[in-house]
Amino acid sequence: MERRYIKDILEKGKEEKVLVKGWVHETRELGKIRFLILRDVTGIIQVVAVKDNSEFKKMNQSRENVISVSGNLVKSKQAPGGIEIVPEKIEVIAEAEQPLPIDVSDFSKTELPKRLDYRFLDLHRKRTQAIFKIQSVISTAFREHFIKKGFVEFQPPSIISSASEGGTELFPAKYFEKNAYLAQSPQLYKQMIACSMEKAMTITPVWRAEKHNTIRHLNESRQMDIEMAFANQEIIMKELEEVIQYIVRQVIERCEKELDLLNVKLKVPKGVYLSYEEAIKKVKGKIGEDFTPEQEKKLCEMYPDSVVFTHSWPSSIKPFYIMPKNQEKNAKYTEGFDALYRGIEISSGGQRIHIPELLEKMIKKKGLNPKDFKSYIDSFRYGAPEHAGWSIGLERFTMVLLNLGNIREACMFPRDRDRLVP
Ligand code: AMO
Repeated sequence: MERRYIKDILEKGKEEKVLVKGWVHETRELGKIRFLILRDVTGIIQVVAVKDNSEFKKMNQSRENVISVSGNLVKSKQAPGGIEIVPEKIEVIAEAEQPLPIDVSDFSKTELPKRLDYRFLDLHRKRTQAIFKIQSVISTAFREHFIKKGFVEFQPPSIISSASEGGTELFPAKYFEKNAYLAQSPQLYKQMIACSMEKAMTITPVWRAEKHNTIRHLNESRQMDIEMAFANQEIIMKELEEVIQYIVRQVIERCEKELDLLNVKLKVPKGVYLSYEEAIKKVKGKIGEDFTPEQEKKLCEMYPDSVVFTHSWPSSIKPFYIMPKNQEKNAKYTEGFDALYRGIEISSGGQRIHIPELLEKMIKKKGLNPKDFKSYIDSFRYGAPEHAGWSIGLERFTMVLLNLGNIREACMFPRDRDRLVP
């Protein structure tokens, strides 16, 4: 007999013979009846045996054992899903050593660090699975949206020769006789692609050697980036607003069960646009400084159910590649922006400098050496139009969307200051 998925059995609701495989979710004994809840990736189903059933003894399974059950489906008002299996044969496929090192129940009492030590087992939990099913819909929706719009998906290198996001925060990598680093972002590469193929997108890992441990930073994260030729700050912010709306709509449509389980209610957000100066004044911050996490939260509270764009940031706190206003080296403000959603920064981007001479000047102004960026600067010498783009942190976005208290909850195998395993 062919193995069937639980969801499919529940949907059909037909009394027939079936074979199911999965994990033991729960067992109970009520006098002469034994109940076993079996879980596969699609759902749970009840197995019931009375004392004279040949498999009665085998109903006494440890939690998370992997078993196969073949038997007859019987309609039952008390069973979750309205139908249950009376077993004819139960076989153990893999035993789970007991005691389990972490609590795998829905509302696990195990603390996050310990759960992450045993992430492979934490992934047995429906709650953890719900987070990553939703994350999979987020990245798929991102890709779908831009592929439909004619963007080309590219794969940037992960080993690079110089910094793209400022001189610090790099992981060195030995590359034969040369010094190299793990990529901090696909920034310089996506620009080269936009200047040839016009519309580029990628979902790619990046590495940042930030030493601090926070609830919103990882040392390895995934970025969802786009870059477009003949675009400026305004065009690219609109693209961001539209893709976030598309992603949220897809999550609402495709992940109803998972959102319920996580107790998350979502509304498709609208875009709100403020200049950096307006925004920093609203939260009583200091011009020339980044928003603190509290100020980001405060600003979002002023505009519920919105993506809050703060545009035209000061040059002093944006990367060297962001275009200054009026293409003027000494301009105080730039064509760079950040986007906040549900209290936290989820994206930043802007228009880039496509003029080699200006780029050299801005690199020097940031205290960096143009020689380290020669091939990047040279790439704009042979027909490079104005262009713009942005990046959304995939784990950051997932964390924000699902109200998770720590970004590590939104990363399957997090890499942070202390964690390199599993
Ligand atoms: P930025 O450095 O702002 O911009 O990163 C873009 C987005 O990536 C996420 N992010 C992180 N997530 C987890 N841990 C980290 N350490 C971390 N750092 C960043 C955030 C952030 O908004 N090249 C530019 C983008 C561009 O201009 O196109 C860049 O990397 O969600």
